[in-house]
Amino acid sequence: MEKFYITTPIYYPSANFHIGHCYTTIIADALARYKRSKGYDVYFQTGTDEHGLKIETKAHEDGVSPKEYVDKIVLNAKDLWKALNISYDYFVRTTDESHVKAVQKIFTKLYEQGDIYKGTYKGLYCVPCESFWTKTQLVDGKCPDCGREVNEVEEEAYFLKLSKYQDRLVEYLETHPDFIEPESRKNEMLNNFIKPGLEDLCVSRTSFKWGIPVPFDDNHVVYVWLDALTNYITTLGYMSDDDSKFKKYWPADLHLVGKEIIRFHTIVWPIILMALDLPLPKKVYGHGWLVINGSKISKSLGNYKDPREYIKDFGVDAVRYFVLREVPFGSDGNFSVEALIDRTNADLANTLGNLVNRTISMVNKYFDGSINNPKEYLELDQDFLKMINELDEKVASKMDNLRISEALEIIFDLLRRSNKYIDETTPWVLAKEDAMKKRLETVLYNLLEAIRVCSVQLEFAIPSTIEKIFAQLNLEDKTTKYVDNNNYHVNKAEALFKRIDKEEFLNSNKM
Ligand code: ME8
Repeated sequence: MEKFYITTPIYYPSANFHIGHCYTTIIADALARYKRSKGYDVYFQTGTDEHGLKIETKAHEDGVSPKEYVDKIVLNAKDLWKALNISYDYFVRTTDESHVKAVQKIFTKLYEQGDIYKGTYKGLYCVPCESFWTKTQLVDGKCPDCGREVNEVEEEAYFLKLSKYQDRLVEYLETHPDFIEPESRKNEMLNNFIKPGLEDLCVSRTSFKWGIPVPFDDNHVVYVWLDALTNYITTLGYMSDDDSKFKKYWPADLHLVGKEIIRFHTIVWPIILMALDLPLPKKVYGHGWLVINGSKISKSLGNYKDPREYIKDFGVDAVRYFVLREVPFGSDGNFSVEALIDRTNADLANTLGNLVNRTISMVNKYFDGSINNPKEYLELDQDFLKMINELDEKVASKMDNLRISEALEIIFDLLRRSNKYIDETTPWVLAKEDAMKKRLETVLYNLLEAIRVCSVQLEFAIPSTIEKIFAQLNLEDKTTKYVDNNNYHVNKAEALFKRIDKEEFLNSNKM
């Protein structure tokens, strides 16, 4: 069985997660579900990046220990992933003992082989972003990521020799065109960061304590990126007694990350792996940001509300569908309640919900819920059945290229086509004539098959709705083609989505 190892970034549990974190995690979940449906042995990992000055400071402000502080946020995060139906296989915390031990072994190995050395760090540090910057990287003298003040710091530190691997990295990127996507990001990494010359990376700190101790030098803790990036292999048992998962799943097939951390994943991480003599991940995809009125939704800007509020108001699948459908992958996209309501009404309530409701109701009304296919086809069926049969291949060509939004568009084209098929065949007219009974049964059968086949494809996006549709269809056939001899005994029709009255909602002060 072919394997598929997919990861999200491990998020900082410095505050509860917002819709931006949900965005990456929902995309990863969709891809993991899709690959599972295609028979892959999927390993889907997410988690939390728990060390560092920022969390130490926050915990101190709250009067609790850093571990108590992050424990609470991790519980909240796991609850959120449950509410969003995130089907992760493993949730890593960088405070896990197995991770801590493996990071210490990796650090020691890199030190002993001369890839980590001791020096003095002089630099500019942005506390909220936990990032060091060089003078040239600053924008108007401020942090290029968040626009805040940076502080000058000087301390003894260990460094990872990025410069030693620079040429190998350039060669790798140039000979592996699929490694970084979208391609524009690859050019940005090569031209803006790598080719001007890599500076060695500070991988330890003495100015805070909340981190993994450097095993041979008590004053230092491992500085976050070496701790964080290695999560992708420590969880598989790399450098532990049982590395069977590592052998099975490494290299990762896809690291999904936001565009602001692509440089760590395509420069620092490959170099760590080269130094460890390990294969590189097959792909790093840097997606765009969800923005609210042009600003990044972010913990440090505080411009967001709990994603569970949206789930409560609109349902989990409305939220999942919106983020998967609305934002073209790779670009930034705007998140707004207005757009979420419009999408939910147009696609989920009107197109999908109505189709299922009309079809199941007619099957109940005209055939008491039970139909077999009399196969009284007319020419006008051909085009419809062809579309049903081509769906799987068309969706696969998009999903295999991470074009989730386009894949959904194709599925909804067929759902819209199905509604049009009802208008073309006018079942309510056929129902009036006994002589047309078989034709009517064929028409409804074709519609049930269209719904079934679309549902098979849509499971990755809106799993709980699809469960309800399969319950109404009362048939668990997951084949992706039109089957002409299924026997349907459908259940009662039940509404899947309520149309949301936008004006009423917006006036109800919920914004
Ligand atoms: O960077 N739109 O953690 P983090 C889209 N711990 N995605 C967003 C987003 C937005 N507005 N806001 C956040 C870290 N994200 C490190 C990662 S990995 C070894 C270490 C998502 O909590 C997006 O995936 O700041 C982004 O890269 C990530 O959350 C940053 O999470």
